[in-house]
Amino acid sequence: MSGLALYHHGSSVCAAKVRFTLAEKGIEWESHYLDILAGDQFDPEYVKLNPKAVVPTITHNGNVIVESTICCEYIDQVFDGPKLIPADPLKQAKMKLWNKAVDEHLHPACAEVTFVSCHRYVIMKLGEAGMEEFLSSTPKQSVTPAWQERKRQLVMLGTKTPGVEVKIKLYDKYLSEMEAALQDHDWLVGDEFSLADIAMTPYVNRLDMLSMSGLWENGRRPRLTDWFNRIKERPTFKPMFLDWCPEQLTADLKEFGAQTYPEFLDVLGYSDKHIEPAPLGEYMTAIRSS
Ligand SMILES: N[C@@H](CCC(=O)N[C@@H](CS)C(=O)NCC(=O)O)C(=O)O
Repeated sequence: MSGLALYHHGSSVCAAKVRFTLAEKGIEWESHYLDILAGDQFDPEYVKLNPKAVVPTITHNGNVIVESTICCEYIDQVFDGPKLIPADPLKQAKMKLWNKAVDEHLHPACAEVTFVSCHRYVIMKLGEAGMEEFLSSTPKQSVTPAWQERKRQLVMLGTKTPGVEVKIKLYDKYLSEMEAALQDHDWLVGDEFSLADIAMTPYVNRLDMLSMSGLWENGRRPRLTDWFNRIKERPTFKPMFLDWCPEQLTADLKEFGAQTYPEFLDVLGYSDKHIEPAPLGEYMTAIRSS
């Protein structure tokens, strides 16, 4: 046994990133499952491990490690198995740019997109008192520095929450960035699969589970389509992503996501009837050989 324990939830993008890393390295781990839509993350014992009351957290050899990107890097450095951090400093710099983009921009955007398109409906099932307890238990500084108030708005107002449009556009922009990065090779930072691919997989999979794969399929983003097909063929994908997501939540993501998708297309100015290839991104390829 590796002595590593992971505190996680089935649909959490950040937790899935760590599960994917563990599986790709071939590491066995002990599971501590928290239902973050029922409020398990607010248990005071868990908050002692992760003061932002978010998943994932790993423990290993008596150490506690938070922040999914940091967990993935730690796992790659500490354990044997295929190297997921490229040895070449330039490729490593490219990989870090993806991780930074995820942590600073894409993840907060994904949290908002997921709440307005699905999680708000799941949380509403807690009833008025349950919902209030859930919302007020969120620490002020959590997924984002003002997450408590933002989560309340997202649950109450859905896609009408001011500022959500910007997040939908930002999410879509990262799909364009992926399409650009995949122009010349199979994986995001070159010919080797790396933590950059691991970091982006949960975010593409989230849209897929929300019935929003039209954002890249049907010729809109062909290289991203091929990349995701190659990811789905990896033996680690289904067990680490699909099998951990509870059946009811998988169904909710699919159904509520499909209902919200037309609103997203409106915001993006796309129409599923006339699919135009999306423009390429230009930031994530900024680190390159000149
Ligand atoms: N930057 C953190 C973000 C963690 C995070 O946002 N986790 C979400 C699930 S993906 C969570 O636990 N949310 C709980 C909540 O919204 O109350 C990381 O990468 O670990």
